[in-house]
Amino acid sequence: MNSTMITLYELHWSHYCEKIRLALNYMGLPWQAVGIDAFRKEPLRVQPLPDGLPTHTVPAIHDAANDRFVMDSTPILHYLAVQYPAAPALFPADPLERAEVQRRLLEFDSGLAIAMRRLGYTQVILECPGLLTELFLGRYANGLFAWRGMRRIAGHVIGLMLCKRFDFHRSRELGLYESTIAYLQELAGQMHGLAYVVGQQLSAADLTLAAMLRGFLIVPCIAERPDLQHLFAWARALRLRCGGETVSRYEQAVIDVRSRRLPVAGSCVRRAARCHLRRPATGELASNDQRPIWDRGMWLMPWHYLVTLRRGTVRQALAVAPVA
Ligand SMILES: N[C@@H](CCC(=O)N[C@@H](CS)C(=O)NCC(=O)O)C(=O)O
Repeated sequence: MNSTMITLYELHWSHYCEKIRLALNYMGLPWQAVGIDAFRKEPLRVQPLPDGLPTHTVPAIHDAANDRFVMDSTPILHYLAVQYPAAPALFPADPLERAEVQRRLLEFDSGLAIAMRRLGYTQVILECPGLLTELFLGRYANGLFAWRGMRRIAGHVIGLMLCKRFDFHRSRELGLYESTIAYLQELAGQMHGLAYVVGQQLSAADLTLAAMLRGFLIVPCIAERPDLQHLFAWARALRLRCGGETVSRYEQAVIDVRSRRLPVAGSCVRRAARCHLRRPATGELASNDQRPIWDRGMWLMPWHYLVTLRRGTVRQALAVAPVA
């Protein structure tokens, strides 16, 4: 191992982690990825929790060059930019553009990324819950979880826990699909004909947006929208330019399932877009939406998971066609 190597602690499918992988590749720094156990989070928990953060999360990096540990994706980008000034810049030199990059970064992390996590996981729960077992318990895959029935059951248990942690069952009531579409349409309008989110050069804002858009590709009522195609194409090209995967493991799993069954579409664009994705983040850190799993609210969660989450969904070829 190279002694100057940066170790990225990750859950590979996390879009916050992809943001860091794209940045490390773009900067040309030597790095290695270490997948963590999502439940135990051992390599993270031995580190003190950085100020202002409620829980240990990935991405986190350890830089062997100076034995520094940094957690949370935007602070990681700032650390890399300061520590490696000779590498391609993640932040523009112009103070106004720099402030705008920071503003958009926090906006994408706190709004778009959280919406994408909720809608993306919901889609996996509705179409291929067994994938959650593979993602979260993959390291135990040679044992009990290799059995198909067990894989599915464990996937639903993980889905239920995730639903409690992130309130997936409230997305419809909150108009999250509609709010996300409205936000993406505005973004697509702003980005039309532009190569970068801010100014004339690639920045941390582009890497962030490109990473955060990937998850929407499995959400039919968003992925299929003609008015968003140029935004998705821009993000794909940028990810490829920075060494990103063409198709991620979860996208492939969804593609495979859809070769056998029709996609699950929701009753989209029916409610008012009531939650806005431009939630201001305070200070330097993005806001997050994790809630406790094991509290009294868990009693109602099986109902929400089995009924509320599935209300208004139907299997059909094109999500943008009216739901029957
Ligand atoms: N604002 C954080 C968000 C990181 C985050 O929420 N990571 C998730 C994975 S997508 C996580 O580690 N979750 C662990 C947990 O919920 O306990 C960042 O930008 O890094």
